[in-house]
Parts: sequence; structure tokens; C-alpha cells
Amino acid sequence: MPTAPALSPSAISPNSAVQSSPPKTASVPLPGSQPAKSAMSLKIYISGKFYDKEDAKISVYDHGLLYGDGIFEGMRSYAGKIFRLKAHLDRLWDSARAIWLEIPMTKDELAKVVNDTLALNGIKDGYIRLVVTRGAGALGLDPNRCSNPQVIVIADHIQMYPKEMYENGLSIITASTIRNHSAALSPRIKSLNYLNNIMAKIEGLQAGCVEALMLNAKGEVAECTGDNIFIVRKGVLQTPPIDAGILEGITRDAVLDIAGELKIPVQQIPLVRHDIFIADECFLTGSAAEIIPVVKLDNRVIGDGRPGPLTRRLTERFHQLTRE
Ligand code: PXG
Repeated sequence: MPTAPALSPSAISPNSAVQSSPPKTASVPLPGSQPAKSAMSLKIYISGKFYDKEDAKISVYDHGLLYGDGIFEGMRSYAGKIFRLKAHLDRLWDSARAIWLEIPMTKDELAKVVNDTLALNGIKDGYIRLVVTRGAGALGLDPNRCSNPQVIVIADHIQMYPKEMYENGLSIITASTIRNHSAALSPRIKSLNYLNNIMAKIEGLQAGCVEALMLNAKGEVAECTGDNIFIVRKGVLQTPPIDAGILEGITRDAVLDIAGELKIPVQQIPLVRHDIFIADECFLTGSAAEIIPVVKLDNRVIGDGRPGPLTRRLTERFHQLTRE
């Protein structure tokens, strides 16, 4: 049994694995940042203006803060190009439509802001967080009393998990917190309400795991707290379908595309924990995590306990794709 780490503030912070901007005293810039700009404060875009990170603030009356009323996207840039930017913007607009939120700019305008933010910060290989909040309003749920949705673009760096975890694979547990029921809040909406995932993440951290598996209300496998899940069984790649109550992951889509290209048979079918226990291979996908192998679920060894050959092939092709 892994020893459970204490639930220290740093252990529970969703940012614990996130490398924020390099400290000002850092002499070595992070990969992708240009040396000349590394000493400069990050520039954050908020609704039409760029601010130094220290001054990038929004109202405490913003319903994004008060109620989690808003949406977001997380995406990566590789060599200065954002991977599947259009898919991220489409998903952001779909999330907005679902919550009756009007994003006060066009997709092309936001795409330009995203690219400008990367350029301004001299970031080539980085992570971009887009946030659209309902805006500042009166106290009370009514979104009609919020005037201006706020659009925030943060371009920074992220290191989800240490390198050894990509080489050796993760051990994960099943959280008792289930994924949002689709009839309550669709998991297809990437909303600022991540509390159920955060509860599951805390359960994972308390068990010594950096990720945790979440089931749906039927007890089927849904996804992990910030990643989609895949298994390989007898040469077939399997992943839960969207109607298992998952986020339509953009990395998931990329892996499905790659499987098609490599002629690997794919099934999007309901899975239960048992399917993962008896899988030959398992891995997770996400914009932040990319592709990471899983070698244990609930203390059962998956396959031979090492990242599998198909996982390696897909990962290799994925990394090529991000640079094309
Ligand atoms: N499922 C969920 C619930 C997610 O939040 C994914 C799957 C993967 O989707 P993409 O499109 O990225 O392949 C996500 C996205 C974090 C963090 O800090 C993780 C995500 C988003 C924001 C933050 O762990 N994952």
C-alpha cells in the first residue's frame, strides 16, 4: 500500500502539479520561454487589455467566483502553434451556448488574442487557459444582473506529472465521488464548477495517487478528474462513449484519429472497473497530461505492470502530430 500523504494545502492544490511562471530569481528559463522575456512578469489578457500577472484581477462580484458561473478551456502550444485550437474554441462556444452565456467576441477574435498572448509572453511550448465568466453582478444567482462577461487568457507553462510517471505509469484509485449526472450538469460542459472532480482528486491524493477514476451514476467508468481514459484489450482500443457522461476530450479525439490512421481497432463502449483490471494496457489523455500510462487501479496490476506497446506507439505518433 502506498503511504497516504497528509492532505497539506500544497497536496490538495490543483496547482500543486502546475508549474506556474518561473520565479523571478530563476536563472534558467523554462523550455519554450525566450530568455529575454523570462525576467518579465507574465502578461495576462482580461477583456481587451493585457495586465502584469500581479495586477490581473477581476471583481469579487463576478459570478464566475461567486457561483462558478462560467466556462473554460485548457490547451497546449507546441513550437508556437496551438494544438487543435479550432476544436477548443468550438467546445468553448458549445459550453457557452449550453449555459446561456454570450462570449463577447468572435472565435476569430479570440484565436487572435490567444496567439497574441503567447507571442507577447514569448511562449512557444506552453499551456493556455481560457476562462469566460458571467461577469460582475448583484449578489444572488440571477445571471441577468451580470453585465459584462469577462474573457481571460493566461499563457503559461504546465508540468502535470513528473517525467518518471510517464515512463513508469500511474497508480490510480477509484473515487467514491461520482462524475456529475448528465441531467444535473452535463460533463460535456467545461464549466467553472469542477467541485465534483476536485473532491475525487482529493480522494486520489489522500490515497497517494495523482489521478483518480470517476464512475457515472450507473457505476460505469466515466473518466478521471482531468483526463479521459482508454484501455487496450486483445489488440482493441476501448474507451467509454460520450454518453457515459464524460468530457469530449480533444486529446481523446486525437488518439481516436491516430488509432484510425494506424488501423488499430477501436470500440467506444461502456466499461466497468473490471474491464480495467483485466486490460492489457491503460492510459489517460488530456491537454495538460497529454498521454500518460496507468499501471495500477485500486491496487490491481494492469497487464504486466509496465506501460504497454500500443500506449507507446500512440504516444509517439501523438507527439509527432503536435509538431506538424
Ligand atoms: N476530462 C475532464 C473532466 C477534463 O477536465 C479532460 C477530460 C481532457 O480533455 P482534453 O480536451 O484536454 O483532452 C479534461 C481536461 C488540471 C486540468 O489542472 C485538467 C483539465 C482541464 C483543466 C485543468 O488537471 N483537463
